[in-house]
Amino acid sequence: MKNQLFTSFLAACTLFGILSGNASARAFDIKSRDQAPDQFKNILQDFRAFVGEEGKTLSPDTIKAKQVDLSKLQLKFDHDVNVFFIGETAGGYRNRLDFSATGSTVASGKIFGDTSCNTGDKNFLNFSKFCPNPNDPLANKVAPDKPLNIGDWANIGSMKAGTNLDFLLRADDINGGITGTDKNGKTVPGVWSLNQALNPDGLQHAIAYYYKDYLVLGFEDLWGGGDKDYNDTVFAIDIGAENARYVAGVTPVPEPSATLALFGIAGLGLFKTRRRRASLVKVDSAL
Ligand SMILES: [Ca+2]
Ligand SMILES: [Ca+2]
Repeated sequence: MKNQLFTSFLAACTLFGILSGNASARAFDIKSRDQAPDQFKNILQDFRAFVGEEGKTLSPDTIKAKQVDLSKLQLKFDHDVNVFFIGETAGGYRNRLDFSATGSTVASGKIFGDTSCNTGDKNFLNFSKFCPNPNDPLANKVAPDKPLNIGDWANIGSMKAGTNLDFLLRADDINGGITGTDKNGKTVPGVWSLNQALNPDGLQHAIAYYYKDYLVLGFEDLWGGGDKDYNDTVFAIDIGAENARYVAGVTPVPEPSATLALFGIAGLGLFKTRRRRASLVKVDSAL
């Protein structure tokens, strides 16, 4: 009898989860940068370049060149996906970051409820470059709804090859969110997808970079594109080196000596081609 009751209870919970459309409502554990893999810790300082200075307006060409090709943000290999908070420049809004996985693995949920930099992290080296406009926690808010330290991260689960990933920025969600008028004249919330076609203002709100086998994503949070600095919320995702290289169109560059030994003169041509391809996604000089 006890077992039956328990089974019914579980079934009811599952049904409720399905009906509410919120099957992954559980909060993810937010871990500190000290708990991050060494590979991330070793390059954490480098990521400040992707936050940039507030008020820096990117040219339309730059925005277009760095645009996420959503059709390629699909895993080619299984991977346990991690999302790392890098920084933010938002002066007014306190944004929320969600993810959505479709295809082979179906999952969704809130990752960070308040993507503000934590004022209390100010002793971190180069803090102001990552976080020019930090914030104190809002009253009575606990993780994942309180400001983050640089490098705070969450594991959002194991994803199968063939999974399509999207990240959604809910502008100023913790303060009630923002609204605007969509193309049908309807008042709707300001929720920004990597996919421009899904955005209610019809504009691009995210740009992506490839850096040392991470993808770095930056969001513009204002309705209508605002100042188009695309650094209001910046985070890095670890989808695995092979997946990141695939999405960025990067192939591993072989050592010159090994190439020569194996392929002779023909290998030189291959090496040059690969170098040229890699340079197309080199981003640090463009920042
Ligand atoms: Ca802020
Ligand atoms: Ca902005």
